Amino acid sequence: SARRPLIAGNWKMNGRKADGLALVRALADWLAGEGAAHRDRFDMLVCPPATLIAPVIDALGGAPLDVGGQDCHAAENGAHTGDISAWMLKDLGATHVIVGHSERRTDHHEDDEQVRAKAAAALAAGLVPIICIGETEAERDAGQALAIVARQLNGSLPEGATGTNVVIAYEPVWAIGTGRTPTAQDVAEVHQRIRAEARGRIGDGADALRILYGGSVKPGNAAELMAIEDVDGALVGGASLKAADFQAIALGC
Ligand code: G2H
Repeated sequence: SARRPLIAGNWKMNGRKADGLALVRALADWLAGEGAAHRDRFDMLVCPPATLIAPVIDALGGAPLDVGGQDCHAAENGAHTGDISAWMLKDLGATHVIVGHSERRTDHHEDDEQVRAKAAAALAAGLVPIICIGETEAERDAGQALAIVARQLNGSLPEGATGTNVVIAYEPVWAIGTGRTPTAQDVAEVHQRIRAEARGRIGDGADALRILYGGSVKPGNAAELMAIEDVDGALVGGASLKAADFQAIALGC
């Protein structure tokens, strides 16, 4: 497709400084070496824990690798102890921020309205929000996966979204960190629905919208997942912590 895949790593709450720097240096070396010949096939992003964003950006040395946050607050500044604003991430040199990851929706009770406010803040700060949506196992078993995903998309997409200033990540909750993945047919069906819903909101810009698949993406299943119509990259958790695995996933697209 005309959409260049985005291979995004979500490191979650993993990594001391030495680990994060070693990982990003390995990726930078690969992009300058063996990976260089493939570099125009994908965009690459890593989302380290907030503590490592600045050192990781410093360590990049101009490598063609973007850095993003894993969450942001909806406000620009203020009395929100422990939170980080999209503007602060932008100030460090981040380009993207994940919002609405299911771990935040579960652990921090974030709902679509909060996710939409965070995504709007990201846009206002000049970051690309990666808006995560996905059904639970019970919802899929009840035949509600498409309806849930459509509702989350509509509830989480901010005003002013276009096909190029936001990214959507479909992450079925039951596939996250479990090693289980949906069938290619199920992924195709959900991604197609997401693009159709997006078209209702942003019109033909939906053709350019990148819809990532996330949930137990690894080198062994990346090529099959990335070949699916309407899958425009991957949001990778566990496998993004090993440079060789993350690189192999990028080569799968
Ligand atoms: C889903 C994914 C990354 P993993 O959370 O966002 O993690 O690849 O470990 O399932």
